[in-house]
Amino acid sequence: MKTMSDSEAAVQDLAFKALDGFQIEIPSWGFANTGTRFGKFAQAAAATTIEEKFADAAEVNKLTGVTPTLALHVLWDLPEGLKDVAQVRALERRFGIRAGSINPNLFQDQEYKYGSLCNPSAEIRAHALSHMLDSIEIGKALGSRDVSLWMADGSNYPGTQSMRKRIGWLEEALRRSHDQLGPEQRILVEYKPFEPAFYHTDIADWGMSSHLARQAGPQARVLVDTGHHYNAQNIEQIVAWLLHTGMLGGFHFNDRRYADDDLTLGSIDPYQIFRIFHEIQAATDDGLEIDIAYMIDQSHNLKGKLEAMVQTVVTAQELYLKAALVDRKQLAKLQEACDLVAAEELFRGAFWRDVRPLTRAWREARGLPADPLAALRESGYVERAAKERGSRSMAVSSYA
Ligand code: LRH
Ligand code: MN
Repeated sequence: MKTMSDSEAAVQDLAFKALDGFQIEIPSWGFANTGTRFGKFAQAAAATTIEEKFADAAEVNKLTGVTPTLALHVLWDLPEGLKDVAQVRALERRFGIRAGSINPNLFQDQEYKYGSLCNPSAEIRAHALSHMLDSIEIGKALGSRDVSLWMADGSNYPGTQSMRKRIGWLEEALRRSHDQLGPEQRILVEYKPFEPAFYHTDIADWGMSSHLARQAGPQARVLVDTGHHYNAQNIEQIVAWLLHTGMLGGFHFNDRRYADDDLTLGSIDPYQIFRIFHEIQAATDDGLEIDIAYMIDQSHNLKGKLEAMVQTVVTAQELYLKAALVDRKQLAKLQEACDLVAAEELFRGAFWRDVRPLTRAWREARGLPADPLAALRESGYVERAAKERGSRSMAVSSYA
């Protein structure tokens, strides 16, 4: 057995510390049959019940050790609202997975055609606000911290809505929601430039989200969904600004080639996520207050859902570790000296580094399968789920 040199031992210590500190939340809807507007390809092993979503989440956590919480979408996972809390609590105990962020659904109901919290109808705004307040109460009842708000609100044609009036209504609703929060709760305000609205979206970018969060109150932050940016946007610069202004609350990680494609993390541009993690590591070094919820938000339309989720978690660990191993002290010196090529070679060199031997060693040391994807395949979990669920999961109905 080759003994480790001191520098190798030092790197492994650093790596193990970094991996011990990294957790990522998985979305219940990532296990369900989802699709695009052009259709949905059902998978027999897909989860249709909240019980199956907890079971799948428990399997991912058993294989990876870093996904102890499951993000819930209110209408999809708690259709009866607060009445479903007891069932979720029982599932938490049974599967050892805690309810994570609570995602209100302000985009599915017919009455939200012209918006929810921004709808010109005071009655519809009131209905949307009551769903928001219910979601906050569900969070309180489940002891989960974050209420993660994304709204589809916007318009499709110039001149058809007053964008400034809608801002006013939204500010009011978020202030009322913030006042309802428990002391430990947070509201995460997610922005998206377009889709399903194609002329204006009421919360379209980080500036709008940051303003709304700040004016709502001290327990509101910005949520960055990596898929919610124009291709030309520098996402890690937005992250740097949100870190600098103390407004960064969390991420929805996924990948994309064109728009909000919700593809698996690191499948198109892994360097993007590395650059984001680097900004966070550097801010941590500089003593900034870091309180970030790492979450996955993907729809697995073609890949096997369990496989895609395990692959995503493993990729997230690898990219997080690559960034953790950047020699940031040396990098700061090279940046100070404007030694561009040396700085880039150090930075990109860390990205090129193959950290898989380190993540495998960490898993073995933590009693986890060295290769979670291989372990999933060997487990036969997906085949068993397909047998048990096939009859139901192939009869696809709502979005997730
Ligand atoms: C909107 C979004 C939002 C979720 C939904 C499933 O595009 O990113 O975070 O509610 O996907
Ligand atoms: Mn999202």
